Amino acid sequence: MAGRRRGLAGHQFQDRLVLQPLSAWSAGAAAPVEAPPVDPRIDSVDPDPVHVYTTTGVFTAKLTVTDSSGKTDSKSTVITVGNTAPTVKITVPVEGGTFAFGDSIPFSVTVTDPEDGVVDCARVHVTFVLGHDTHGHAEEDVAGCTGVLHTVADDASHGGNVFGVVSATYTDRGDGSVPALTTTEQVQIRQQKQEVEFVLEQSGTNTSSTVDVGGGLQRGSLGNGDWLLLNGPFNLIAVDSLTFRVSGGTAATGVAGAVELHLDAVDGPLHGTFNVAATASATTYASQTFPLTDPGGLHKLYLVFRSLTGGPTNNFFNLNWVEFGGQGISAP
Ligand SMILES: [Ca+2]
Ligand SMILES: [Ca+2]
Repeated sequence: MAGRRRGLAGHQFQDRLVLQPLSAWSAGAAAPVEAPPVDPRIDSVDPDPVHVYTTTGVFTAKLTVTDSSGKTDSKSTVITVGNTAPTVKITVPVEGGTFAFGDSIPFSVTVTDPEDGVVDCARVHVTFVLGHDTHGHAEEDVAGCTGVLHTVADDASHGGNVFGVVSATYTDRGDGSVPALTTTEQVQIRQQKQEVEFVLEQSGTNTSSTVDVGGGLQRGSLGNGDWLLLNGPFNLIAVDSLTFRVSGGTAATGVAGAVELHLDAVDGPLHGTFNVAATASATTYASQTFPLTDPGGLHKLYLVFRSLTGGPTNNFFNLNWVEFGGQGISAP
């Protein structure tokens, strides 16, 4: 490689930290070296070296490449020998489960750590975080492997993509020269009532002011094949109904339009079709509730709009919000 500079951009150490107390690292890629080691600080010039640490502690492994003109580039990584990070798993609530702000959310967390053995649940912290678009606000913090998080009813008034985050954290005990390691696991949970003006993905619809109770915005211009993706994904455990808050349609026939619920894609499995009835006028709102079953598991939920005989051929109805009914993941 004489005359050609070899940079380290993108180079990754392959941390083979598996066994305690012995651990190893590998540079992981061929890097031809022309000079033998002359510096006692250099452990290896092998292009794919392996080093075994025989004592516990925190070490920095450094890789340096020198080209034929003497230019060098280095990259280092910190290796903790003698400790492995704990594993934190939130078993309750399920990812994507539904709740309403003001509800209490039961939780259950399983923590394992190879060095700590039996984990002291008093050292496990579970926090409810208000997820708001791309950031979060931490609210209640509870210590324990099981318990209940209380949410704040007023949080429902936040606009935008608002959801809940249950965050569980455990810091292990470390040991002497070995520092403690922390693991955090999170699940996102979804509001049962979804203001559809805040969907992040849709096709063919628009938003306008609503004169419905509570004000704000609604979605309209619903035509055949138009769709919106509810801000999820969702797990519909303990959900048994879906309510649409609507106005408009053809009052003379009583027909507005149909909503198809597709799983995971606009043309994904059809999980339900809901025929929305017309209201007396575009400014008269009604809540229309339909039975819904839990398909099981975590899914993206697409609402696809279809025309119905006797209804409008476009602008089927206005949709202010949708709401899932049932206990969801909240405490009774
Ligand atoms: Ca550990
Ligand atoms: Ca709305």
